[in-house]
Amino acid sequence: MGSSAVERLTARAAALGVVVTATEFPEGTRTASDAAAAVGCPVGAIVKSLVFVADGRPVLALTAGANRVDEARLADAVGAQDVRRATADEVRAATGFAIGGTPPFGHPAGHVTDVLLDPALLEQPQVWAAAGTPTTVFPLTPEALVAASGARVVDVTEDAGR
Ligand code: 5CA
Repeated sequence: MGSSAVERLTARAAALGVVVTATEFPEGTRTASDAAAAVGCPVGAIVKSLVFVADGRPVLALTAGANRVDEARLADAVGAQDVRRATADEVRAATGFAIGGTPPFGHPAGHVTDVLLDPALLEQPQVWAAAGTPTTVFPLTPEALVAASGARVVDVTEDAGR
């Protein structure tokens, strides 16, 4: 099951022009700090793929591993009244992948209506994102991440504006 999630992502990424070279870390990459420790990169180079529900619609916030999303800022950015974190079931329904392995793109079409990307990720030469499972990640440039995810670069983190 784990490897089929990686294969699913790899095939969808290829269709978006991204070559996914997934690396498996048996010690786990479930959280940003786990992933940074496994890869040996700064936690700010890990892409968190966080799903929120904004006025009932799933929104994806691609956030640098060291940052936290400010839900009020996210609400402003997507023009929603009500924002909350998605449940595990909602993450799977929106993206086709489980929490801890949710990749930043390669989801079934038509569910996630808006994708936002933390500008802090653009300061990294290379970033690492989940490859479909909680034990796999893959590297890519932040530019490729923006292109493949169709994200809008907008800062909705707790430090935004400082
Ligand atoms: N593989 C790592 C690094 S790429 C990863 O997926 N990190 S993540 O940050 O994108 O996904 C983990 C996030 O899932 C946590 O930060 C947390 O926000 C969220 N999460 C974990 N458990 C739950 C839960 N039960 N309900 C909703 N969200 C959860």
